[in-house]
Amino acid sequence: MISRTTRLLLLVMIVVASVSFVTPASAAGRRSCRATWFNVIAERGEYVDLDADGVRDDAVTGLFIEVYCPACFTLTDVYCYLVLPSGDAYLFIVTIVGTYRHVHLNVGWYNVITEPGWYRFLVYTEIECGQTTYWSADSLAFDPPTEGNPGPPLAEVLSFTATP
Ligand SMILES: [Ca+2]
Repeated sequence: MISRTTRLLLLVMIVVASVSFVTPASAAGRRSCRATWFNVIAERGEYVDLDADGVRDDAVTGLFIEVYCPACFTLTDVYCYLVLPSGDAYLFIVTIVGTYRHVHLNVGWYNVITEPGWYRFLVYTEIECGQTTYWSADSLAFDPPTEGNPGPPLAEVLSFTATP
């Protein structure tokens, strides 16, 4: 017997793409609308020492997705951008499979704090419904210090919580 929580966890498959510099592109011919039935909020951006190398050259970003009304959808594409002060950006894509009412997602970015100045966490979320792609976006800025050469950049999901 599989519990409801286990079923939800089975449905929620996180597909993690690599850190790169691409931008999201919806399929050709689809309509794109700003969503009124769900919203994404960039709720956290801070520098930390995730890999315990003694240098606070890593970052954690957090987001919250809320679905306001019952809706039939199966895929949510979450594009997490970490924009450096120079304008260069890292992209980390998370695909959530399944339905939910609330999601909290924290992403860890390793060795990405390489420049002084303000960093921007930008989240762009797309959900396809029929022939329409609905989107919601938000961003926040934070200002970490810079210390030394951090090594190659990496990113991973630190935590994921979904409420059915
Ligand atoms: Ca570190």
